[in-house]
Amino acid sequence: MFSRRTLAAAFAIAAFASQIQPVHAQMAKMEEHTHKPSAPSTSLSLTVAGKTTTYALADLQAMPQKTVTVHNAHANTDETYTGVLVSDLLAKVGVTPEKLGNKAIYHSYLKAEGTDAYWVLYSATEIEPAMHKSTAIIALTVGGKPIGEDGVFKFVASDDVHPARWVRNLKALTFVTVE
Ligand SMILES: Nc1nc2c(c(=O)[nH]1)N[C@H]1C(S)=C(S)[C@@H](COP(=O)(O)O)O[C@H]1N2
Ligand SMILES: [Mo]
Repeated sequence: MFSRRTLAAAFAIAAFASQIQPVHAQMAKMEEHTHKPSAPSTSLSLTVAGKTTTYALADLQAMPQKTVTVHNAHANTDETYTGVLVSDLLAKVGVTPEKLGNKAIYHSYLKAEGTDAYWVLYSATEIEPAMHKSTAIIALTVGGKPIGEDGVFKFVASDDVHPARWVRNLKALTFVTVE
C-alpha cells in the first residue's frame, strides 16, 4: 500500500511535529524556574552612602506593619504578606524625598540582594508611596506565618506582573544615588 519511503517520511514528519509545542507552552517553559531553597536570611543590612546598618527580625517586628495581598502569577494564587514598608526603613536612615529632594530620589535606585546572591533593582521612585502606586515591603510573614524557606525577610512589591523581583531570603539593601 504505502511505500517504505512514504512511511519513513510520514514517520519523520510525525516525530518532528511532536516536538513542536504551542507558543503558550513554550512561554510557560521559559517562565518555569527551579526554585532552589537558598540559605536562610537571618539579618538584613541597609547600606546608604557607604554606611551600613544591620537589622534583626525583632527590629523590623517593632516597626509599623503593612499588609499587602498580591497575585503570584507563577503559583497562580493570591498571597498576603505582612512586613515593613521599604520607605519606612529608608526613612530611618534619613532617606526620604523631603531630605534628599525629589530630584535625587528620581536619580536613585535600591539594590535588593538574597543570600544566594540573586539581586534586583528598584528605582527609588517605585518604592516611595508618595510617588508610586506600588507597595514595596520587607515581608516578615505570609498568610500570617513566618515565610519559612523563603527566609526571615522577603522583598515583595505589589504591582509587578511576575514575582521575579520578589527577593527570597533577602539579606542586603543598598541605596544608591546616581550622580
Ligand atoms: N533569592 C532569590 N529570590 C528570587 C529568585 C532567586 O533565584 N533567588 N528568583 C526570582 C524569580 S526569577 C522568580 S520567578 C521568583 C519565583 O519564586 P517562586 O519560586 O517562589 O515562585 O522568585 C524570585 N526571587
Ligand atoms: Mo523568574
